[in-house]
Amino acid sequence: MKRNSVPRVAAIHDLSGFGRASLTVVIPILSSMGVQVCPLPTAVLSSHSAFPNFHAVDLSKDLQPMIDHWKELEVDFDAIYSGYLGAASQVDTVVQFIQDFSKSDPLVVVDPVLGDNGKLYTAFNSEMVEKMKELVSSADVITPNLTEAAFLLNEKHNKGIELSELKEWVLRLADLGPEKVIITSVPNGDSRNNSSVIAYNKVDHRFWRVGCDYIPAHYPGTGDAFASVMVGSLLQGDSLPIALDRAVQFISMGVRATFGHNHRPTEGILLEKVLPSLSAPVQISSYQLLD
Ligand code: PXL
Repeated sequence: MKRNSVPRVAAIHDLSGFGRASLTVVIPILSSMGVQVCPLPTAVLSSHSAFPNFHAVDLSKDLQPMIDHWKELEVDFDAIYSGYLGAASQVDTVVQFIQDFSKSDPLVVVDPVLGDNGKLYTAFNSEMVEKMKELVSSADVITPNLTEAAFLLNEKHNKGIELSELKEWVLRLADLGPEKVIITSVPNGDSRNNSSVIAYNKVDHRFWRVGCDYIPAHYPGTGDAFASVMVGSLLQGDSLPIALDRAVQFISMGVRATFGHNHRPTEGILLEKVLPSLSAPVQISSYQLLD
């Protein structure tokens, strides 16, 4: 299949005006990595939902006419990448979109955005969890955090989860359909100072781990940044562990660039300070192959 001379991604996320999440993170990261982003906005919000009193406009009824126009234009995609949805019912539209645009054999990446720190985001309920399980089945790659993995599997969020149990979770998520499963924000049992990303590739049945620095602040939008770097890196032809390394290094650098400033964490990492690093190759590789 002929690829676009600049790889092209359909980005199915919300547009949050303030707070560095979703499309305001996805677009600059992928553009910096030489990837064209075609946004299919699921909702427009005044800010991401971690701020109180945000104003939101659900674009559910506009998605299909926008998709129909893309069909008319015969747009083809090298990847389809979804994140925060404006309503649970949008899953049906996105699943159909993936089927309708399958001719160019796009890489389908689903970041099953549901929640964090053991809780669902304020706009979501169990209906979104159930529908997200369906969307995950249509993906090649999924990038849940530990909270989202637990919701997708009807498990309790367990910060002390053992690696052996986590590997079972990963295999159960792979059984839902995706070839590559990546779980972020996994606390390391033996140390309070860092966390890990755990990944699995069904094709060669290998598990990978990349350790992340821990800095005691929580920034919304880092999951979106992580998944976006993964998409860009995989589209550039990187292996799974190298893509993981690049994504983890980018987030660590972003958090470090931010933490020293007197900055409201809710506004997200100071992405603009670290975007140029995305054009450099991986500096120091730190991935590990797990037994
Ligand atoms: O980062 C995920 C995300 C995306 N979009 C919106 C959000 C969040 C997380 O809070 O609120 C609107």
